[in-house]
Amino acid sequence: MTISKENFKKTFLEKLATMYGKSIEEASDIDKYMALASLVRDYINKKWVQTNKQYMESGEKEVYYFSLEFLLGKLLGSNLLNMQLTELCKEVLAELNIDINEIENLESDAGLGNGGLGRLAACFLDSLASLHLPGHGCGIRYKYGLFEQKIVDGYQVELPDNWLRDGNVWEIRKPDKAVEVKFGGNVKVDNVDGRLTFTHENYESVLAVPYDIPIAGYNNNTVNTLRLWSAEAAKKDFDFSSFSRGDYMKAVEYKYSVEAISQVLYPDDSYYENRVLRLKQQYFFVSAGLQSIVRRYKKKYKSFSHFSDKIAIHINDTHPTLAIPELMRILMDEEGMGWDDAWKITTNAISYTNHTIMSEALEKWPIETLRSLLPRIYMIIHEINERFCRELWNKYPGDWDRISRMAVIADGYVKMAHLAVVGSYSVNGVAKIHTRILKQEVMKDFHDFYPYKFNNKTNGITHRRWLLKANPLLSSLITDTIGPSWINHPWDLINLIKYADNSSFQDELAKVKLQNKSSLAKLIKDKYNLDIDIHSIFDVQVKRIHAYKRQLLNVFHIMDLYNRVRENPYLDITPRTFIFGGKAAPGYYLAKLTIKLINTLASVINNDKTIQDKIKVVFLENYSVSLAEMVFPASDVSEQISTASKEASGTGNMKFMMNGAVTIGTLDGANIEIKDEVGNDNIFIFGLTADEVLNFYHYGGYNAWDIYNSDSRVKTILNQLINGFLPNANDEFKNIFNYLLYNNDEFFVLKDFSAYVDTQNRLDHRFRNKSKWLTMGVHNIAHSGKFSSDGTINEYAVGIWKIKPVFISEE
Ligand code: 26Q
Repeated sequence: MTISKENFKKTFLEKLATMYGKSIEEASDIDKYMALASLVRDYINKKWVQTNKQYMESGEKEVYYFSLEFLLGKLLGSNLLNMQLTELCKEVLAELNIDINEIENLESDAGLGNGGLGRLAACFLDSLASLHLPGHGCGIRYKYGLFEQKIVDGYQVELPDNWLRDGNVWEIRKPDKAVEVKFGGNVKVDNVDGRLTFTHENYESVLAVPYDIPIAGYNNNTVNTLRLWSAEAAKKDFDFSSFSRGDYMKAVEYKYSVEAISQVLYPDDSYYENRVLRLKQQYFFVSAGLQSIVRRYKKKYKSFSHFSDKIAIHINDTHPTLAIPELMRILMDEEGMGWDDAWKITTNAISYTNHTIMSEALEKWPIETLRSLLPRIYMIIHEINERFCRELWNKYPGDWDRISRMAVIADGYVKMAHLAVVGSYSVNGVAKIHTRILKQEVMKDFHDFYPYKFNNKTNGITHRRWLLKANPLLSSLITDTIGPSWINHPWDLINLIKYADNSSFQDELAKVKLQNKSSLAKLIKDKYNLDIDIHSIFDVQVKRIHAYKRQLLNVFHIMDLYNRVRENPYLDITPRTFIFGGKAAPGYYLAKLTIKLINTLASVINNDKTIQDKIKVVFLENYSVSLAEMVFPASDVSEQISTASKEASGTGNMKFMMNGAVTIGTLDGANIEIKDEVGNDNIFIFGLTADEVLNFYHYGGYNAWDIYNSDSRVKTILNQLINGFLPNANDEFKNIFNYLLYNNDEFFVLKDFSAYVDTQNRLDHRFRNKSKWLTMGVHNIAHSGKFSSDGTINEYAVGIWKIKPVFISEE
């Protein structure tokens, strides 16, 4: 399909006329956005129809990626890019005196995710489609995405994210494909001709209505589907009987209780909370998704015996684990299959990714909660557990300890990670070290029992959004230097290595970085009225605020640097701008206090005239995918300073690297693999290793007070939290002081402080040698191809899902 400029322009103007009855002169910016998006959507939809047709006809296997989160961000820009319309569109809009960036910014981010896990799902969809792979997403159409963060007097305040307010051009509601999901009630067991049957009675019925979003591949004809489910009151159950009796309130209450299911994304990240509505969400989308998959499967194939040769179901963390008992239920209760056949199909269809080793994030639901909400599902989980424990007994007779450690149901809880491992054929971690820790520590018992299930798939990011779209200047420079092959083969970025020391290439790279920094500086000036020096080091930590990610370590380094400069105004340091961004879970007190601390410190430092602008601190409000696209290209230093062993992988680290920033980080998650790629000379590594951290946890031997008492810098900084040095915080920072010292600093902030400061000092000196610094940047870009999600998805496709490309023809 080639589209001419004239044609594009004509169609755009026609859209304005047909959709709004307006000429270009009359149209508002939002009209223009809608017209443009709907035009792009029309092109995509044609390919979508063709893709669906070919998938229906081909006998190839398809994968469904089940995730409670898809953090897509804005779609106009990425759809234009993947449809090869960016340049054409820019030219046409320029002729019409329209700034495409302004138009793009009118779209709301689809912020249906908390952080890494949700964004990973979005990157995977982009790679699946771009690699011609038949792979679809399944999730929830939250009416409200992750809250919008406002900073008021230094504190985080949460506002609802009403992202659907102006409608969503990319989705198509499919009421004819709605399915019923049942909650509560009881199960009647009958014996029919010697066979047990299970009838779910007295349940509450919820209608699941799908909204489909097209996922267009890059420069190909593939358009896959992201199906998001919305909960609605089933008409027949919108209790008209009580309505007619005049019990109007009851009927309305019922409607709201049903709609609550898809109302809002839970804002907790890496922390488990026992909330019934969250469990309802999980079952709701899993049941709806599986019912629609089975329905479609039956249209295509006669027998279920090939189900797992044709369908792969992937669960993104344990959140969709109920897919295991739900598929069992459908196969047995609805399709009449026996346990053994159903179990074989289920355990050959489902694969599971673990994203954390932190115990506070591992899901477990109280037995009673699960049993009363999902009585039939609970029965099935109970049976899975019985059979599993019997197997364990056969292998480890008498080893009660081990059996109770591994049981799916124990201590009054259903343990979702155990269920996920038992009921799937593949369990993967998201970086080498993470998988190693899973096998050797967290899931050691399971690895002993099922060694063949465990494997690693190091995370990746789509280089199309995070380089091609986010950093057009760098993309052009790369293409001018090594040609365009890297766009389809990201590992070709390695050809840049030849230019690592080339001074004219370095000059160009420096120009690009400076321009990107100046765009970010402008944003900061416009939004916060703060002047920052674009020649200073842009030292950036953007990610969820969490104790294990150690924003506090970064803050303490800034405080120490500030203390040193105040003591010696002539101290020779490279000017630095410390940039933070990230949201705290609304109920996570310490994380919210960390935000207040950063903002308080920023106001002290930014207003101190005596330090000659050597240090600036900025907290970027409402960190989101769109803001991230501005931040990565403008960064010099990438802060990846989690306590070793705690960050399963990290993916921000990859986005920084791909944009030429240099990492300062611990040997944690994918930082290790980044170091292996770029070499020790092109990364700043410091701090405890994962083994050292795990040893402290197992055997003790660390006392935070020892460091407080022996390192005068640490003592000064911690005292500054409580002695009035930081104004207007009502003694609140005392809680950070107490947390670190009386809780024995569970994430080793104080322990790693000295090594971190030393490494920051080394980094400061290295930055002064412009050419050496740029060489490091080039090495990072050149080796970032390994972290394209295309490579990751290829490994999932070959190693786990066993899916092959389906080439879609021009419609
Ligand atoms: C669970 C139950 C109840 C409420 C919320 C949750 C919940 C929600 C989100 C639990 C965890 C999350 C998100 C976790 C997450 O983003 N993990 C990150 O996943 C990335 C992709 O693999 C990794 O790179 C990060 O290291 C990991 O922290």
